[in-house]
Amino acid sequence: YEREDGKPFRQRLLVVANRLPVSAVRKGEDSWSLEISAGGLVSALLGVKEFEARWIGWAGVNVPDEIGQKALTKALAEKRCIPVFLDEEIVHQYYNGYCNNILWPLFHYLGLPQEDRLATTRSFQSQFAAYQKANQMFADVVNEHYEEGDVVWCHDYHLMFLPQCLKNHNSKMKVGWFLHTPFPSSEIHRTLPSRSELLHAVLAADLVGFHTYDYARHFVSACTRILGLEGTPEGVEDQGKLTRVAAFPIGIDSDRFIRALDLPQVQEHIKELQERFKGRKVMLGVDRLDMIKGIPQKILAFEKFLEENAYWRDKVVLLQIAVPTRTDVPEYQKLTSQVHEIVGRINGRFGSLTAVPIHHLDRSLDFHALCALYAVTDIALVTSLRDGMNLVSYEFVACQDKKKGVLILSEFAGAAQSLGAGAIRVNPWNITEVAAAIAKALNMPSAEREKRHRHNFHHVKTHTAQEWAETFVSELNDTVVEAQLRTKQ
Ligand code: ADQ
Repeated sequence: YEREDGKPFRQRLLVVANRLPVSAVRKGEDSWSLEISAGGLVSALLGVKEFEARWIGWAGVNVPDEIGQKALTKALAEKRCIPVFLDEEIVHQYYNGYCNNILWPLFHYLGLPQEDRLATTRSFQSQFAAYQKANQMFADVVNEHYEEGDVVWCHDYHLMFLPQCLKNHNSKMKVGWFLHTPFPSSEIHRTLPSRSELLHAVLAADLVGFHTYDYARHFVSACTRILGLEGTPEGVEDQGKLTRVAAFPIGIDSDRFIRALDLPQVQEHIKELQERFKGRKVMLGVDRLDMIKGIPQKILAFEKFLEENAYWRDKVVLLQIAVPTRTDVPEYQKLTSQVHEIVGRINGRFGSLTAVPIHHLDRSLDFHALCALYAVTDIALVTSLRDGMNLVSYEFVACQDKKKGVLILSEFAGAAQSLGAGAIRVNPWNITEVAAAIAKALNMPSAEREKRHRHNFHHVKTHTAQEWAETFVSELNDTVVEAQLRTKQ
């Protein structure tokens, strides 16, 4: 492999995440088609130029036969991807069970659905065992491909056991772990039956990273209160071994969005959208259809706004683009029907024969369509009930240098700590407050819009995904060198 500019790579980087950045579709016994899948981590790491990055992860499909596995491994190698093959039972227990049914809601402060509570308590041990087993399977693949000097960067709540599995095999390996979700208050983490095992496993890493200082602080508190370890300004100390803990707020490849706005196909799309929504202010929501994103709350707040502001009823439209995820999980199916029902009711109530106030799409948009939509938007509504960071808010700001639209942003998204000063910050649970924020945004004088946008645009331009990744990896290298020096002293 060579760098695009011909210079040598600084180092090899093994990025380990539950999912590979590509989706695989089987075309025949030994042929596969691959497509890059969208998402925050993918776009962040695509921009990393200094390191020779390889991905290790699950391809999202069950491949029980050897012919299929060999062919997929070969196809993925061309994309610098290395697969971990997980069978259906493991996926059910580890991914759907422990990761998505237990850790995901817990880390976002959302309780389990009432009817699932007891069932989950009963199946907890088997799901946790599958989680540990799956993490060991990821570790086996890393060990097979690891070369001395490589940096191993483990991602997210799916792989909290991985640092320990890796260090048990090779204590010299440089291992970092980064969490993309919030890390909850230690009082929440305490309720997990496997609370201590998970913390110890993460602490095996050399460097542990979070999006915000608050999440890092929660993690350190959990280690001191639950494990009785010592928290220091640097991290957590366990019998003389320091695990460094710090905040590394992620960003986006902002130039990619800014450049896209000049492309003819995007310009054409922008014109079509402007024509389509002429005379109306455009409000936009772009989310994965997940309970953490607060989509029903957002739509109810919009209804309240329409109720209280008759003047705006035929002058504003809300476009809600919600890409379905985890569609086989009943809780997500319920959320989809709930959203459809609320949208239908509001459109019935406030729509006319020629126009409806809400356009709701259950699908993903391609990159160019998304950029065009961001560019024509007057107000973006990000109302996550909890969100590690939220990159949609960054993408919107990057595409708004002409229009200088307003961002309404939940105070429970990590992004509120970086874009909060330029946005209108809201508590998404309080629909009266969100409705008032919509009114404020629509009436905001242009000088104020400009000032708020400047603040946010500057942040998004200077805190990029590339910088995030490079800072994390450099810090990991430094941490390991410092630890070696300490041992020698
Ligand atoms: P997500 O929960 O997926 O990420 P977010 O950070 O907003 O949330 O990233 C979503 C990505 O998917 C964005 O790049 C967005 O453009 C894209 N996307 C969403 N809906 C789409 C649609 N309908 N069509 C096309 N693209 C769509 C997790 C955490 C976040 C954290 C990121 C990165 O939950 O809190 O910010 O990881 O760490």
